[in-house]
Amino acid sequence: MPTHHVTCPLCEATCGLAITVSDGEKREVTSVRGDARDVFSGGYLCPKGASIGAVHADPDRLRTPLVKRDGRFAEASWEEAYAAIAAGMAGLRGDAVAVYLGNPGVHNLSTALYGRVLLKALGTKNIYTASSVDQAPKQFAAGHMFGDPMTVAVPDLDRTDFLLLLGANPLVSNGSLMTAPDVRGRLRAIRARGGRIVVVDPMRSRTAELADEHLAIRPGGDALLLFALVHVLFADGLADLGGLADVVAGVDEVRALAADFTPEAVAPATGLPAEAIRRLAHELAAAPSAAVYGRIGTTTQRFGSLASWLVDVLNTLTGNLDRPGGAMFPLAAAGQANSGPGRKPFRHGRWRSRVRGLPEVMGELPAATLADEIATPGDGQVRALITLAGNPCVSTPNADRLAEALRGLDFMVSVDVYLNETTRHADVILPGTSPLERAHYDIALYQFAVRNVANWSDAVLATDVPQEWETLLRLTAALTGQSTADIDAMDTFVAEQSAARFGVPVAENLRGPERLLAMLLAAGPYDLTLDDLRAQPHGVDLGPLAPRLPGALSTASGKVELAPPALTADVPRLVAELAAAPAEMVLIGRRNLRSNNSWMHNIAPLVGGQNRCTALVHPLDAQRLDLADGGACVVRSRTGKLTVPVEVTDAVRPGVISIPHGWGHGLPDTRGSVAADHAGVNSNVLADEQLVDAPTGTAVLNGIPVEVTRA
Ligand SMILES: Nc1nc2c(c(=O)[nH]1)N[C@H]1C(S)=C(S)[C@@H](COP(=O)(O)OP(=O)(O)OC[C@H]3O[C@@H](n4cnc5c(=O)[nH]c(N)nc54)[C@H](O)[C@@H]3O)O[C@H]1N2
Ligand SMILES: Nc1nc2c(c(=O)[nH]1)N[C@H]1C(S)=C(S)[C@@H](COP(=O)(O)OP(=O)(O)OC[C@H]3O[C@@H](n4cnc5c(=O)[nH]c(N)nc54)[C@H](O)[C@@H]3O)O[C@H]1N2
Ligand code: SF4
Ligand SMILES: [Mo]
Repeated sequence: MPTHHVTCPLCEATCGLAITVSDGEKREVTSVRGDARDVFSGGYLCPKGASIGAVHADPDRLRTPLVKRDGRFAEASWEEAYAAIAAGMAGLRGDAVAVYLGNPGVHNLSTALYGRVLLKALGTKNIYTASSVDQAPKQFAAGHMFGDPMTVAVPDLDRTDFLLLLGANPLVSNGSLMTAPDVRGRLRAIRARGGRIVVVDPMRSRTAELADEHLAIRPGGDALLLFALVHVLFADGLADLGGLADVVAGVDEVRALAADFTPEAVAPATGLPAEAIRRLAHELAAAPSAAVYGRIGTTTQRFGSLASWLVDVLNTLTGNLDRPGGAMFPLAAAGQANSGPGRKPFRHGRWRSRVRGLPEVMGELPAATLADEIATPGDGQVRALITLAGNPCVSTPNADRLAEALRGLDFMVSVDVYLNETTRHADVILPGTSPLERAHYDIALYQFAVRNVANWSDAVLATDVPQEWETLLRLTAALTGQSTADIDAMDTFVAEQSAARFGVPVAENLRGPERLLAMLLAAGPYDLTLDDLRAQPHGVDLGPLAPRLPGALSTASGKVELAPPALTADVPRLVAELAAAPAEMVLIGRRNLRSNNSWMHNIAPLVGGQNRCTALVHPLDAQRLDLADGGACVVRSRTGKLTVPVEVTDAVRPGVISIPHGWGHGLPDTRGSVAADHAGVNSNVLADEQLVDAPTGTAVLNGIPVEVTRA
């Protein structure tokens, strides 16, 4: 039986998998193991990776286009599907067409490289992605500080002596904006070499359990805490830019802004003792090297941009930006956005959303306002939607309102592998391949890797389902009124345009994403070819991260902007927070090792055992609210109401209720028999689309005021 060595595309960790497939007519996956020789993951894999064969084999996974006729889906040929799209979309052009791009599209070479072709042809301002329910504030802050939203500093996990994690649970999520397979091993190694780990999280997460110290912050308090740390650095004479003094602008502005945020002033709102904050600042400053890292708990909250900014302010003021063991800038082999000449400084707000006036960030509008744009009549109203690898009816705030809005569309197309909570609203669904039926290279995630690596995977299994890049080109043709699509001619056009953009010749004898990747490698910094990558099925190790400043910067000043106006303008909102009375009960989310946002709950080995879609509440709250462990509670917010099973645990801090997102399956007209048996509830029914991070419009998914009562 042949063994295939491929990179797992299911999350950001890029683990190497060793997959065996049976010989003969019906080729089936017979085993999935971690690839012990993978240069990055060294044999690590998680339960999701181990289930990749089950994802492929899932009988509910779509393999044929579905076209809705008289309100019911029927299987259709690809020709019929494109004809239905061309007919249904006729006359719908420009801003009337919205697109929502979901998270798996980032882990898929076809959609990552050809999605932009579709967007360009559509020419709509109504582009929405999962970024605005995720990391947009981090990229916004990085864009304004370093000049490009892809210039994100990642913790140098393998060399740091001190790791401060806020709002991240990488032991469960396997890391994000920090591509690092086997996070547990890497964190243990920090402690084994005498280093220290501190976790800031309203919940005692698995990562917090492994850490030396856990600070159970009030949700939304991170920017206050970080500002207080900055305050102490200045007040106690600890700020030290190290070798970066000539490259950093704005230090005095930051010092002035931090003046009011004393540890004592932020203590009530953060729920953390002033003494602990002061000590943490001193530890950070004293560590031989240290990295501060914030993730989803710091981005999808009321002060997401400020918290993201202050994380790197701290890295800079402790001399840890761009130095080994600190927060560093990876240099990917292909598509590295922040290398090469001719880069323009980041800008945002180049246009605004029609209904709420929310700013454009990275060419997108916030998903929190998609329903407004569909439901509000007037010039520029959205009348059609294309979803590509996205499930916004589960992933975005005020989920019920969005579902209602989708019912009012003139036409909807989904490119997806399941008939689920979102795609059930489509008129046509075009299936993608399974993850084993396509070649893979993690073009996006290597830009955030804690070590520079490159790894190409050929498809493990053949398929009749067209590759998604071809589907996207044919869809583009159908949407722009071309009756026939010459895929190869379109693809060559894409390659020629890309060649001009990357400054390399068109790669010969290749097509599709493979050709574009070959060109990106040729344009990249390591002089690698696809053949080089193919010759090393366990990956090419390009070494530990190396200092990249000032070369990686593309700010107008050529410096690190420590106090960019786009961020400092939001500080008054944070000052007001010092005097605000905290809500009695707030909702936060959580992840589970065997879950992947909304779309892997139909895989039996991943959903067995006890119900995971439960509400965690602290014993004091349970007593006060008369909630019983194993009983049910009713959770209400401005936007909705849910009944959820209760788990009483002191792992969450008092005043906080934790419900995971991604559930709420088993709806009418969906296809997912296993998921329907483990339905859970959709926590984003409670997320209020009016609550956003002001600078970016990113949804507040952590720290939502709720009322909790016994069911
Ligand atoms: N309350 C709350 N909400 C959250 C979060 C939270 O922490 N709390 N997290 C947010 C985050 S970080 C994210 S990234 C978003 C995710 O939000 P989304 O990206 O909207 O949702 P996913 O659950 O990732 O679903 C992706 C869709 O892609 C489909 N799919 C999977 N693989 C493929 C493929 O290869 N091709 C195609 N065409 N389709 C595919 C799946 O069937 C599914 O319909 O959710 C966000 N929502
Ligand atoms: N198993 C699994 N892995 C995943 C995913 C998945 O769904 N399942 N999703 C993937 C995706 S798309 C992403 S973006 C990443 C996300 O990766 P992470 O950012 O590591 O996500 P979480 O595991 O949700 O951890 C977020 C933590 O923030 C805490 N938190 C909530 N509110 C606050 C707050 O206000 N302040 C602070 N300091 N903490 C807060 C929560 O209690 C939680 O422990 O995970 C990826 N990996
Ligand atoms: S950690 Fe992520 S990349 Fe690694 S096996 Fe699990 S899902 Fe795949
Ligand atoms: Mo995400």
